[in-house]
Amino acid sequence: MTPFPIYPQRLVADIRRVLPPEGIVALDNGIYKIWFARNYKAHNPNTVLLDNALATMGAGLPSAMAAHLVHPDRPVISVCGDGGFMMNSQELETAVRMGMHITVVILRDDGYGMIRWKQANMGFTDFGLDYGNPDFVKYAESYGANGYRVESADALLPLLDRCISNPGVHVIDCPVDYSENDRILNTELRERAVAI
Ligand SMILES: Cc1ncc(C[n+]2csc(CCOP(=O)(O)OP(=O)(O)O)c2C)c(N)n1
Repeated sequence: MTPFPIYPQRLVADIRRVLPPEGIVALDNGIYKIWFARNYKAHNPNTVLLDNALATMGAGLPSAMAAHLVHPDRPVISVCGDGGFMMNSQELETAVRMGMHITVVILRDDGYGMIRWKQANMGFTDFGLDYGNPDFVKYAESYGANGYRVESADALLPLLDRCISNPGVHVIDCPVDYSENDRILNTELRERAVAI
């Protein structure tokens, strides 16, 4: 049985598997960005939109829309955290109105995962990072988009395939398991760096 909620490593692998070499992944800003930076192999230039400078949350959905406008013939998948998605989710209205074809994966951990990871790394207590979310399926549908909820890790890949193959605005609510972020990306990375 594949673990569920999905591990970020599995998500990165599934998105790589489902996208053709010219497909575009547009990332918002959250801890999954680190997993993509480490594990996602780009086959062509400008196929991974990753803002690592100002790292502005809320950019994932609009950058996917822009990528679609520039390359309407290519599949575009945006990956957002629930926090970042909710900062600009109203742009779903624009995407639907303009008849775009994009797929948005919302990694739902009901919290600010990246800040949790950073606070753990700095030895701070886990404080003030949890929040609730709307029902993302109903939320997407209220804009006239298609909403889906992933119920098992193995269901994600075929769903992504269906979404990138069928024109429309597709929003996927995908529960994510971030329990390994601290061990792998804080402790083990540090140990490795010292060993090298
Ligand atoms: C506009 C903005 N506000 C705050 C931050 C600082 N910040 C970086 S990541 C992050 C949390 C991201 O949470 P979420 O979008 O749910 O993604 P997760 O890390 O949980 O996958 C915050 C608050 C930022 N980069 N941009």
